[in-house]
Amino acid sequence: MKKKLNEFPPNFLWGGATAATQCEGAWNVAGKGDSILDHCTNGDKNHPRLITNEIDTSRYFYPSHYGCKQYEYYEEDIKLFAEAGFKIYRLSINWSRIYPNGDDDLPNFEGLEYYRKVFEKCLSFGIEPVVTMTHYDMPWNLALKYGGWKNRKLIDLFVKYAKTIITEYKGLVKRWLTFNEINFGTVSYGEYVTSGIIPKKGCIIMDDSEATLDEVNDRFQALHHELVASAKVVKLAHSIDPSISVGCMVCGFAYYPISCKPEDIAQAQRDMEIWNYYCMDVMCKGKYPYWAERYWDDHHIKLTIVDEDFKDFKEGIVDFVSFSYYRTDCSQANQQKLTEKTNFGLKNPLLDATQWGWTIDPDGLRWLLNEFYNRYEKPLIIVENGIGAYDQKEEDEAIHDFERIEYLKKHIKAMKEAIRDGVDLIGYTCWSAIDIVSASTGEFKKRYGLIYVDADDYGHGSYKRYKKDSFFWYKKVIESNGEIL
Ligand code: BGP
Repeated sequence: MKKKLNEFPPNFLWGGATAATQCEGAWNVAGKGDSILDHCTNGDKNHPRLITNEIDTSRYFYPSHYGCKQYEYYEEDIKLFAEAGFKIYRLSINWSRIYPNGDDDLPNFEGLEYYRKVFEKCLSFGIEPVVTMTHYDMPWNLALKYGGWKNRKLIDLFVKYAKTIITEYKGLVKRWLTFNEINFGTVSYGEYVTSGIIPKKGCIIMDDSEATLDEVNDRFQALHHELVASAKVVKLAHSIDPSISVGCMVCGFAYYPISCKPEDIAQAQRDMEIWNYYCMDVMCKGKYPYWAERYWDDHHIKLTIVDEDFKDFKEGIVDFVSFSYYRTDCSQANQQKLTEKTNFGLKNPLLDATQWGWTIDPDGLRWLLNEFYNRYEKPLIIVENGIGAYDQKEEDEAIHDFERIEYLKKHIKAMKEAIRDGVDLIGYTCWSAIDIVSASTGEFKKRYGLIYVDADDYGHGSYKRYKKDSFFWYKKVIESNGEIL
């Protein structure tokens, strides 16, 4: 029978997502070491988070120390995810819970046990854990002692960490993602919490116009090492258990030209290339894109690459592509846009935006799904999509998050259109399953969850969980496999 292209496949993987450093809390218990985000203060949409060498809770608040306390409440949370009908739960392992200093000889047993319990709890409810190996949580010691990913030694340390968790959770975890949004390494924003290169300004956002050529070079060298490590881990995972599949995870950047001027159209093409395909080509095709050498020359980037790296790239091609999608931006020739401050690009004047200024563009999702599938023809999973909003709990404890339902509805409709186009979209985890800390601002009030958590930006509250209207709506979406929206 001809596949009905206007419906989600019967085994479509519906679910929700979180990240360890944004939800667990319990930052210094059970043998866990400091991660880089444990040293990041809270900020807001106008003030970047700071990275402090010493953790000084008398002067600063560190949101990852609390998250939404999922370390404590994971059983209750997973039960709620099961009630919503999740088929998968995308979450991350906190690297510093397994290797507290990143270069420890032996793993931390208590850390291994915690995640075993989480995965077993998921599976007991028929929910498959999809696990990100590192999601902005490099062990702090690796940043301090080694200078982060610009040090080639990190490759061996990451491969050792990956071997530990893949082996430990063999039979429990079938789908792994290597680095969260690895492609932030091509821009300055967000890269520091992945690369562990502490910027001189001491905050997680630094405009490249303020960066020295060496700092830009370090960032691309770090990214090269991350890409080598990712490729090595894909090959390693397949050797440990051939039934395992490993995906790349990128931030899905989508750029439209701000005008029909040829130079703006060319700029949008270049932005799509450097922000997405620079990394995706390595992970999905096993090589840097054809234009990479010119890019390195034009930006005075001189990478130290050994021939073995190219062999690793070829042997470490991923099984599927996963990405986050929130918004689209515009490109304009000669417009400097390198950090969150400049919104990654120019804001599209024709689109509505969220309260944090992120454009709302479901058509952009259908376009990007087709772009990525057209280029790589690999199964796709959207592992982050959602809206940060000031949700309010009413007297009767209801949370009427209509904006979120509208946003998710439009984007799921766009997914359905992409499937009709012929895109092999196999899963979707909304961001986020439950209210957690915003990575860019450290705010808790920037709520993304289907489940409300009674907490504020400073760790005050009961941390009780409440189902939002979107929880009940999404439950119906899953029950109807995307037919009832
Ligand atoms: C992505 C991160 C997520 C999450 C999301 C929402 O880049 O992978 O961890 O943070 O952005 O952004 P924010 O939390 O900054 O509002």
